[in-house]
Amino acid sequence: MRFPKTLFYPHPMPHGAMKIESGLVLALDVTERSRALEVVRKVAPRLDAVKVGYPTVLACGASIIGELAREAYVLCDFKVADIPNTNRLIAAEAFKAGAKGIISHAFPGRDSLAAVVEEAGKHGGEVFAVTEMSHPGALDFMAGKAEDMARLARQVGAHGIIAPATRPERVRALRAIVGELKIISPGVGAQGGTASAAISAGADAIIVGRSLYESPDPAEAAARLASEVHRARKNAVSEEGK
Ligand code: 3DU
Repeated sequence: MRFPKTLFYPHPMPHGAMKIESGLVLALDVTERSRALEVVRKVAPRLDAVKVGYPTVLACGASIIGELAREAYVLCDFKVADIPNTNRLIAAEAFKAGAKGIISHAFPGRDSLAAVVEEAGKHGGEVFAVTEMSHPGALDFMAGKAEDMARLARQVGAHGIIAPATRPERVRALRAIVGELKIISPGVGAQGGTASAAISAGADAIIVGRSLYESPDPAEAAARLASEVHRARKNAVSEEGK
């Protein structure tokens, strides 16, 4: 068996947990409010979540989180990386604004990540811990500790991890550590990774930014990616049955 059969339906899940269906998460790094909302409305039917981070929130204000929450599950990519108290404050504001999930770094250590998980629990929200990032610089420091960070994510009760679609073999290695936790993988398209490689390696969903929001037809691009995810899942299941 290449990865757990329950892969697409991890548990236990908080009430408002991200449902893994299309396997597509939009990274909405658009700084103009009307365009950000326009892109989301075009692709929302194909999305499991919209990921929003500093570019959009700093440009549009935190109220954009609530506006996006009307369209989809909002995952706040604040890559939280501070002392436990500050982490708690950041997470509380994200969830109060309408986020259902938050991305936190794992590298600041057990107490810092646990603080985010604890705060998320008060809001019925989810925490995704960054293990190894998708860019080349992740090989400088992060990659050597990614397994430890994945283990930490599990131990403190995080709901998922972020692992690099640009290095599918690392997704596979991290899947072996995190079991049924969700794995969502950035780096598809503009950074060179593919949806099929990430999903075949054990990712539940892919995170895609520029290839979607810079596309002349974001809805068509989302449909294409969702089909690729679907095919990769079917192939993985038939391989498993062999
Ligand atoms: O490269 P794209 O335009 O598809 O965007 C990828 C998004 O995922 C972007 O928001 C970036 O900040 C985020 N991300 C990574 O690219 C890599 C990580 O390891 C974690 C998050």
